[in-house]
Amino acid sequence: MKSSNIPADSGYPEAVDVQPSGGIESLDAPQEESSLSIPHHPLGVKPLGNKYTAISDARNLIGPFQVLPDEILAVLLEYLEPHKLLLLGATSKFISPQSKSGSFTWQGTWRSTLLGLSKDRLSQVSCNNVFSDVLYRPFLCTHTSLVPYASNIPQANAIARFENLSAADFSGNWSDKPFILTGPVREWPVYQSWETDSLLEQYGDVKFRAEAVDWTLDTYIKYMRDNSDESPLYLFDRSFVEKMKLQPGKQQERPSYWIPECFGDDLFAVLGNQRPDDKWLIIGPARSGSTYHKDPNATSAWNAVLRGSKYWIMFPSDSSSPPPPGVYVSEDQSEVTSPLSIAEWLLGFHAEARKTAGCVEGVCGEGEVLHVPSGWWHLVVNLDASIAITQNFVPRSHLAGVLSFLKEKPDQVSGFKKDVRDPYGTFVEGMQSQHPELLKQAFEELRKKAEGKKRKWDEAVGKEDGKKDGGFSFGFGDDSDEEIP
Ligand SMILES: O=C(O)CCC(=O)C(=O)O
Ligand SMILES: [Fe+2]
Repeated sequence: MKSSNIPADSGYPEAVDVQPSGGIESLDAPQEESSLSIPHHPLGVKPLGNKYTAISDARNLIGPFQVLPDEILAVLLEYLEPHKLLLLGATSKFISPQSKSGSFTWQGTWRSTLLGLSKDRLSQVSCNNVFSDVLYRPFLCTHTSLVPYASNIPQANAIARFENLSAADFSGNWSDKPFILTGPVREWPVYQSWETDSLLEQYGDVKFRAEAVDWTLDTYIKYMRDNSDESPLYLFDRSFVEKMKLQPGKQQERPSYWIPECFGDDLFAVLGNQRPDDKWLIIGPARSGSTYHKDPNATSAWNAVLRGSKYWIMFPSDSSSPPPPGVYVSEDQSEVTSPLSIAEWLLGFHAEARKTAGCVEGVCGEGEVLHVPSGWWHLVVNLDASIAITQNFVPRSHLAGVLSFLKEKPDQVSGFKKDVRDPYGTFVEGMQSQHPELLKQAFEELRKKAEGKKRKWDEAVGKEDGKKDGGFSFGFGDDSDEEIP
């Protein structure tokens, strides 16, 4: 952060300078050519750096709480009920509540919604002498343009694009790589008819899940069209097919939408109604999106954009390569820590990520569908208001990987209903009865892989014979492992 020379109370320049890969600049930082313009904070809040030359500092007004850094204060405030937050908010310029459920009308900001007042009736408390990165950073992130991050993609990083792909080509060459299909979605009835207004007419009073709340589509779309949140609430609903009375199916049956042919059979289908969650409707405004993750249960996925566009940045995963820059993972990969919003990650790590081996990027536009291979890290951000459908599946080429995940990482298995006590056993049973040949091949693949690992291990520790007596076990070096039938 650059240091500040001009007293903050002497007024501040027209806009804040922000570098696409930098942190928060002081308001009086010199203009640089490549910088992007950030408007004034509507209440006058400024970055912490400006405090050191300021004449007055509103933090002096919070009494004994001054000893706590803003980060800790923000965490403490999360424990307060909305009405208590409002009471406290009346005593300080540092507080802005963000929570709402039940029946209400979205008023453009969380504060006005909580107070039930339109934005223009809300008093504008001047915060010219408030200096806080915790309060300023979300504003900076909201007004940081996404364009520089989603453009000038180096050719070596560009995600491959095809109009269509055959099932054989997918299986043989592409099931381990991301790609974008530009053809199949354009024929879907849902692609042709899902204008936001027509959705509102049909489903306006239907409730959909948006993170921790269930909101009617009507309320969510009002929110989507008018909010300034750094990380906007994201509608991610796994029951949309039932709620919207859709009929996914085979292309010949003229359903609402169908799975692009190249992805072939989804082997989790053998689980029938015991299968884990697999379909989501995703709606969100620009800047909403998904922070880094891998898809559940080692499944692959496709993500079809019906309206808007999404920027994807992805990294392959094998045990020897580190997670993407700015992402921290526990040893068993069960916990992912990315203490950053999408915009913060873009500001701080995008430039480095773009140069990291394995990085691929692309924009999936309206009417296109992107393939997420099993195990790949991905971060996704909506470049404008978007509507998408995503579905997770198990292609033949990843059957062995999924079996291994279900067996080796039962604590990380997710999305199954509670009454499915043994997802691995249930899946093996289903495969055994419907696709015994494929199951046999997958076990054979796993056996070879485990033998290879064991041989390497034995070589490393100086043992002569890498082969273990008796049957094959998934893990290696652990004699207690259960044997595969
Ligand atoms: O559209 C998004 O935000 C990404 C969803 C996702 O992670 C996926 O489809 O795998
Ligand atoms: Fe995902």
